[in-house]
Amino acid sequence: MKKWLSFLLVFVLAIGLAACGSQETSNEEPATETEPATTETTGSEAATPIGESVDYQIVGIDPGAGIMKATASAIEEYELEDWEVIEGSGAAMTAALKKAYDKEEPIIVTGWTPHWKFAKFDLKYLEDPKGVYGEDENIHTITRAGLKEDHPNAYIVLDQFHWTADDMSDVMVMIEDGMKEEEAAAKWVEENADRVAEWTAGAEQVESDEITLAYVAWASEIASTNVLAKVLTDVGYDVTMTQLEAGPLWAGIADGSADASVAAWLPVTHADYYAEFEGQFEDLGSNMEGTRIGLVVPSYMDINSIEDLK
Ligand code: PBE
Repeated sequence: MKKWLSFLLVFVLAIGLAACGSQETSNEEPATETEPATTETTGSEAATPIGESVDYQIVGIDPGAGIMKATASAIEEYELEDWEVIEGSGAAMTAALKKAYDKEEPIIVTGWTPHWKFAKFDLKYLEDPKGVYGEDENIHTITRAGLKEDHPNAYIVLDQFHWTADDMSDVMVMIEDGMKEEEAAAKWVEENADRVAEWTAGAEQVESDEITLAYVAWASEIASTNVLAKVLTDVGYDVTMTQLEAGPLWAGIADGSADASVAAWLPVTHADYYAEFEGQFEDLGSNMEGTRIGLVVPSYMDINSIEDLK
């Protein structure tokens, strides 16, 4: 079987090389693993091939995301004046990534872990020697003031909610593979009854008490919020999931119009929001450790550090 495969591979490579030879363009095929092409003598474009190859654009997400602010700082810190960050959304970012990846074209995106894209594509973070994107961070659960008194059972669940990046990825991948968000959440809850029992320990059943979970449409938060909504529904709550931008989410928790959120990335990503609303919400601590944000590129790209963008 293996032998058979390698024959096939050699054959495909041979055809690929032959095709390459007949073209004039410098689209690198994976088979030509040569030295990094630093000085391709094509007129004036020799200086920064990476920048030109992506039009000096970093594909960003929604403007309220912490990673957008971090990327603005990165542009300043690494003196990338020629570069711009394109605003969009989490979904637009992954669509652009998928499109480029399928054609093996260069692309630079704002990325974070956990995210299903690392399961679907071969990607790497660009090194960040200046530490602009911070070290490992955590996702916290936050609630409005007074939730403990008003909805003690929901508070117990929110306070005990804790899982891992792998757990979250499982849910994200199911959703990306086409399962409905709430179905993926229900499936995970069903298959992880022991874990869920730890979250609900001590919480009593309620009868249709209303509770609002605020979240942003990032793949990671869609997964966590749907899972928690399912768990709280099973405890008897009438759960409303409210999708907001990051700024309004924090403002909503602070002014009490939303009850809770499991989407607070700290200490770096949402540091500004945390500081702005400090004292007007309750921080229940982390529900997941070891997350990360940064600039992400496909592994086939010939750069390793943000400094290579200069
Ligand atoms: N993210 C996902 C968010 C936090 C969760 C990294 C896109 C942000 O940058 O604010």
